[in-house]
Amino acid sequence: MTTTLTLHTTPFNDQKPGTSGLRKRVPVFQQANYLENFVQAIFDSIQAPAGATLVLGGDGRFYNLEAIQIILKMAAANGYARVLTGQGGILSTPAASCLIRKYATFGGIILSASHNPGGPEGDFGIKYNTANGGPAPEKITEAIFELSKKISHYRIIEASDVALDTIGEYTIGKMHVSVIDPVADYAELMESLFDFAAIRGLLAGGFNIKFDAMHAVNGPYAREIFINRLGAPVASLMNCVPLPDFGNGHPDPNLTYAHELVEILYGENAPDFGAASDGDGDRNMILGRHFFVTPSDSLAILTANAKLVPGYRAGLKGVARSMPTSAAADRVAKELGIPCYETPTGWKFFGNLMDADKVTLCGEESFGTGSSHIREKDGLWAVLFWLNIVAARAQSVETITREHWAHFGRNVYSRHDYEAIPTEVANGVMTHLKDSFASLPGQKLGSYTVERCDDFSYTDPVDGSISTGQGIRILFTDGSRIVFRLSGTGTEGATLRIYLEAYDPDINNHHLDAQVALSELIQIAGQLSELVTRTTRVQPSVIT
Ligand code: VG1
Ligand code: CO
Repeated sequence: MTTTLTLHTTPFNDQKPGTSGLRKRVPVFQQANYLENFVQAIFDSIQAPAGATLVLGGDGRFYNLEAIQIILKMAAANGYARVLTGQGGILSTPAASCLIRKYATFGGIILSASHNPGGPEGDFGIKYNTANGGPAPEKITEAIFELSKKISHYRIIEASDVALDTIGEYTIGKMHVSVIDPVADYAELMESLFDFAAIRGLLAGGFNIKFDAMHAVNGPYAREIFINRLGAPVASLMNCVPLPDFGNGHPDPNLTYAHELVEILYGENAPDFGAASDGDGDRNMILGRHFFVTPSDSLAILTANAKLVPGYRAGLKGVARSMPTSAAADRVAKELGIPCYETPTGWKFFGNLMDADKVTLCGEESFGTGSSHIREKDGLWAVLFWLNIVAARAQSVETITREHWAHFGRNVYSRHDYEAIPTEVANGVMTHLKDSFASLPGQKLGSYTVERCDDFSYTDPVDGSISTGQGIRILFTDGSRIVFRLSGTGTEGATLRIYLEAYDPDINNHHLDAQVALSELIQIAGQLSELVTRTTRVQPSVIT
């Protein structure tokens, strides 16, 4: 006989989910009742029917296993009939989304702080995904936050831990726990979308790839797909053993944090293709030999070449990008005669569009690309999409990109991040910018003229919900833009993101380094925001 306990607790007032779930330092999550409160707030707000199934898994970071054991006991006490989890408590974010959809579960809990560092002093995170496999929309995350502020009790059963290391069927209280292979269903889905025979042929023909899992969750997924199913040599993988602290690294696949891979791709005898993914496996970086593909361009190139990929041969319904993402995809959509949607930052805004069949591909400038095959961005999916295009076109990554620019023009793009600045200083920058809205339109700044500026807001075309305050846009008459936004995923102070974009149709300029091509806009962004005086920072912490 298992005992169900209803335990008294008091609220924490900082459990507001950000861009992608609740993220805090590990010691914050380790406080008594911190995790329990948030999980109970999730369960109370979603009200799963009796007999429901929950998908549960995480990116393997420090505290993953402890959290999973707690959540299992709470799910049992809250009336779930079954939990589906990966062996070792592991599920990449895209794999979790895949499982929720494939097994039609009521929803899922994903434990990850994604690209944030891990370890005892690193970050931990938790988010809820709904039955469509996607991140809960704001309506739900707000309800969870409201409940977390007045919670008084949580439910948990007294039971021993589940043997998560062994695939099998278990019972805890009255609840069934299925510990499954975290990779198989996902790998099967990938094989159903892409021309694996063509990619296998490409690799067998001497096309060298290097994939960097950054010691994060995608290691086992990459091994199964690239080595076992596509026949790549084992040397194609690096950092593919997942570690709870990601080997002390910062599992964010960009030019700064994935420098080990970047050095290989820019070195002598470089491989033909390089790619990396993040902590929870949903982001991707694509590199060619001595060449970097900007994520915004990547979305546009996948859109333009989708017909070369079996899963997308029938054509795309539409494409969506987050507001700060460059308009490169818009140009492709226009030529294809399909709609292009502009949403706020964060994957939760794409779900409705995909559910309503309005879009097939989605992307963000922050190294996130995905499609309606699931409801999350998907790192390995993007890598396979690129490999499929390279195999079909028999051209290098660089040639494919340059031909794309020659045809559509180039949306030169960069993002400058100023991390861990004091919150009041960051808010001051944003307020100052908003205060200058009235005087900016019509102003000539160097060779640019301001057309208009606003604080981006979005009305969801499917359910009419409105999201305001999604980033300050300074739009210039020639289509160039500067966007200022504060991050919603950081855990220390504030991170100011400055997104810069200039359109250049002239092929003679396409060889230019983005920082050089954008230097005037970078200077204008600094002036408009009074960046140096306000933040005392002279250099961004990260440039992507
Ligand atoms: C960042 C990115 C955003 C992304 C989010 C979650 O959010 O900018 O595009 O959707 O991370 O990605 P923010 O609020 O810090 O700018 V992940 O891979 O961290 O789940
Ligand atoms: Co991620």
